[in-house]
Amino acid sequence: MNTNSDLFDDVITQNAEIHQQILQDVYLLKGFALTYEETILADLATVINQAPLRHMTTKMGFKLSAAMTSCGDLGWVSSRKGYSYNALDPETEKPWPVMPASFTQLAQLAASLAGFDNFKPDACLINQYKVGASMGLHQDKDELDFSQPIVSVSLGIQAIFLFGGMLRNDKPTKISLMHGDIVVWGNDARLNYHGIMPLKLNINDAFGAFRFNLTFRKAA
Ligand code: MD6
Ligand code: FE
Repeated sequence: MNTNSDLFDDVITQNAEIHQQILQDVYLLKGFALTYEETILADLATVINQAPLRHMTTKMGFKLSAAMTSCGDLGWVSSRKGYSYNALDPETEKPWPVMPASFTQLAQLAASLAGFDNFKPDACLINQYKVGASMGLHQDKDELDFSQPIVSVSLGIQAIFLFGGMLRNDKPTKISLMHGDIVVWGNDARLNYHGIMPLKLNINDAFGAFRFNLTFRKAA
């Protein structure tokens, strides 16, 4: 694992052109994670080894179609009791894996490029989608401080991200997310509904027919 703190030194100048605001308070950084692909993938494999991917259950008793795990001080957990952030992985009954330095640095850098300085993520939720998996429109509202943004890293095959408004019925905008793309949002968009359309068959060399999404949050 590369924990060198100047790993990301020249990134801002390298990538300044590719970051764009796509909606109010929503930023897309095309291909931004590709520069660190090897480190991120190696660290992702380590995390998944320590805290296996699992299909969690919703309050209503449905299984989520994306398999999930977490790293960092807090992990997002869904069960018949509802949603929460927990310090222990309920599967292993151990703390979640430490957030790799490469993850923290990438998330902080992406946040600062989108205008959010001092982002200090304490939770990284990892979603694995196979072909056909999706995520229904939802709000991310289990965190304590909504002034903090969310940084979302896409890896693997393409997904269509739906970004709606403050109401479930607001018509969502479709955003194509490719391997290495990062979305950062906050402020007025922080509580907007969003989701992922069912994944279509497609192959990414590094992943086969999978998509991973890492979302970084300040949960506590
Ligand atoms: C996904 N993401 O991209 C699902 N939530 O697979 C989310 O639900 C999400 O990407 C909050 C912020 C960014 C996200
Ligand atoms: Fe979400």
